[in-house]
Amino acid sequence: MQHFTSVSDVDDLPALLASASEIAHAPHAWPDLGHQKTLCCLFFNPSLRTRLSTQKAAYNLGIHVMVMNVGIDGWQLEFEDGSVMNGNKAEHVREAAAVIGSYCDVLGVRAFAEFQDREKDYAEEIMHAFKRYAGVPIISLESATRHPCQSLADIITIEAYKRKKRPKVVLSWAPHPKVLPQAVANSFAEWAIAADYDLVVTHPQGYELAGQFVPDSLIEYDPEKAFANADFVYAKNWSSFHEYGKILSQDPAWQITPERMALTDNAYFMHCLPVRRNVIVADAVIDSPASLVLAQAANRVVAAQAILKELI
Ligand code: SN0
Repeated sequence: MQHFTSVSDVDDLPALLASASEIAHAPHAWPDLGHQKTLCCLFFNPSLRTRLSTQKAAYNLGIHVMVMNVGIDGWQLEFEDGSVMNGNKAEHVREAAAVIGSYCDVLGVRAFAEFQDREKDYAEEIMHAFKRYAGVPIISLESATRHPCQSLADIITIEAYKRKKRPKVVLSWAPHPKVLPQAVANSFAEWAIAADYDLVVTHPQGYELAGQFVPDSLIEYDPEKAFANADFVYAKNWSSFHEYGKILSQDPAWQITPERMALTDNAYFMHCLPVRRNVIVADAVIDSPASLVLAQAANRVVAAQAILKELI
């Protein structure tokens, strides 16, 4: 594995999951693996789980960590080639990435979709620029289109809780007051497909995800049909891909309630967090024994440790 920015960077998913399982049972078995190695994490956007779990995972392997909120503390970066830099952007990514790469052995980057230009967001220019100029392995800590660290933690969680070999997993859109990226949903779908789960995606009309992530054959517009016999319900809000960045619905009928969960086969409830209680999910669901949100969050450390162990 050269970088970790999507499921396609993973050479052998079963082997990565086996490594994760080993780590989950003995997180402190490799205290010196990262001796004299440094991980740098750059955040262009806020973070709680990603930042702390990645840091914790690095410490478990004896890796030093440097964290920078570039969006707040750093110079504004220019990503356009050939631009005349007489505006407010003080430094080009060509220099910034090369400099940061010379200070570390692995580089994590979080840069959400900007919602100005869909082609630009989906071209993943920021991730590609860091890959090109940093000269060290890159870990996506959530990019414009994907959140692979979260998805790996989600798959680790499903593997630990599944009651059948090929569980039915429903990715359900749920309402939210703000414009949110498609990254978590895109990424969950591509990992669930790679893990060969029986994936069904349900959402109101207009919320179809990009075809490269969710083929039409996996969409079920009727949530009652989608939830029938489900083993896992993964809730997430995203804004429209086709009417890029628009909120087309805030219909509270899409909230994950005990009534919706009753349509399933005693499904577990999942969400990546942070979650808006009683908007995305009713308290009675997230506070029930069926909720795996804290297990997912705990598995973020396991996932990050498995990734770092490969890359270091
Ligand atoms: C981000 C997202 O991609 O949806 C990060 C999830 C891991 N979520 C948010 O930005 C939620 C913000 C909010 O106001 O609820």
